[in-house]
Amino acid sequence: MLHLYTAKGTCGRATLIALEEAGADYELTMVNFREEQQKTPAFKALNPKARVPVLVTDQGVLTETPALLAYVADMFPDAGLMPKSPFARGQVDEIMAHLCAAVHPAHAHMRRGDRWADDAAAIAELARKAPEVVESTIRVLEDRMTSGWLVDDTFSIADIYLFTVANWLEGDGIDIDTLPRIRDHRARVGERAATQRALTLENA
Ligand SMILES: N[C@@H](CCC(=O)N[C@@H](CS)C(=O)NCC(=O)O)C(=O)O
Repeated sequence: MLHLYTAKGTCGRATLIALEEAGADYELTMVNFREEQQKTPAFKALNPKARVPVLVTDQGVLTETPALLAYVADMFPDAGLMPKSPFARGQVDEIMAHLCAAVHPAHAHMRRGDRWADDAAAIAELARKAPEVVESTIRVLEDRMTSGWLVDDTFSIADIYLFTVANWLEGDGIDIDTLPRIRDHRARVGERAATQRALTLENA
């Protein structure tokens, strides 16, 4: 059986929502960041990167949100979370790579600058610049959204991932009303039954 390790409010929320969308049978462990459980030897034995999400499968452990989302979409094809045409799949992968490699690291510069610098002034400068970089990187997705969903007007794992990251915008000091398509998209994903179930599970 699948086993997801995630933490409240993190990028792991995307995989939790995808599992709920898929109707998957899975176990869930909420890792407590306040207690720094992600840094314990037991957790690092699962993921030496000391990060969530982690998905334990029958074949082994997977990490990295785009990989987990694509795996869930592939394992549960009836949920229709990944488009079928190679070009549309490429677009979903493109968006997920951008969220993982550009938007999420920009967000991490707000509070996790010590990953990249030791000097207090340098860390403060990373935090100062972070909102501008989050805004400019996520605006790429605001600008390409022409209809209800990101790719082919069909709900996909790209939408789940954008929803998850877009929930951090206010905390990063960004006025969501300056990104009206992402604001409305976030509301649409937030209304879905699977999203509601995932949020309830996070808070249980
Ligand atoms: N590239 C990874 C990033 C994973 C990541 O940075 N997770 C954060 C939560 S959003 C984490 O576990 N942080 C723990 C820490 O910084 O100690 C992914 O997309 O899954």
